[in-house]
Amino acid sequence: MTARGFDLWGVPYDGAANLGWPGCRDAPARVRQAPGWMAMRVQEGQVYSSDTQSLHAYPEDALRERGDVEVVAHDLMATLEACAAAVAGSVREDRLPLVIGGDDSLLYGCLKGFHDAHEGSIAILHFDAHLDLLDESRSQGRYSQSSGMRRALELERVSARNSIQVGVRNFNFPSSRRFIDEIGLAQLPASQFTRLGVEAEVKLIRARLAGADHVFWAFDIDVVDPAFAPGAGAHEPGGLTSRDVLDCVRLLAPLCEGFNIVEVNPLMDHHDMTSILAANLAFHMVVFGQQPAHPP
Ligand SMILES: [Mn+2]
Repeated sequence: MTARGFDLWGVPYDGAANLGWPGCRDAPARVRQAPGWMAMRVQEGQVYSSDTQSLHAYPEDALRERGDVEVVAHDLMATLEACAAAVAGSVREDRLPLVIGGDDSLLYGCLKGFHDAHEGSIAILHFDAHLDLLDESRSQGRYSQSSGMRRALELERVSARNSIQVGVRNFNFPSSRRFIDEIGLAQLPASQFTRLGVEAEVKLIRARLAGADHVFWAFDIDVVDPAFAPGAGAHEPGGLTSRDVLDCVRLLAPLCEGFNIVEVNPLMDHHDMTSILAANLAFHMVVFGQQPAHPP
């Protein structure tokens, strides 16, 4: 079976980060510097995983560097379109898009491209402290970092009933709760995650995603507790640990055909610890995502 290959895209854009701290435009450059630590362990097309205690293939084209998409600093819609075009381009070349944002408005841009380039139904695996289900507001408009999931769920073949939001916590809008009930979206709150543990959570997530033809994993770094990922756009205490999310990527990567990591904010970071975590998540996705869960 041919291994799946990933395309790394950067989207250095934080024009829609009007809540929380801007600065995630610097993430693609910073996150790209970090994987050297992992990539130097590749020998003769293999890397050793200390977690699984086994060798894993890492062929030369496992991760193709595609550079940054053409963001337009003053134009959110043009930036979302550029992001969508990059993602769609990779899918059409039979590559898996791996997008480093950028703020979380890119959730919609990524899903738009993924949706347009795939046939069949699409599930969103959404790791985030927040719901991102705001319809629109005067201060944020319709396509902000708070509305990405809402807009993505409006795409024709995105299936709310196969999608799930993981690690959500603390407080959000009553109108978002009503919308969740209306469309039948599911959540695994961070509080439950800690209680159930990774293995049980992954089982629930798999069951939810099972009915969809394709899965896109949208990952806001703020799903991780600020203690482990201080370089984020906003801090929501009580989140997942870095161990939790690394295990999730290792176990769920084979199910996913697209991945983004958004809201990594080098300006708020300490000693690059959040950029290094993001690079590790991306590297885990490439190593453990090479063989699909359901071969065609
Ligand atoms: Mn968030």
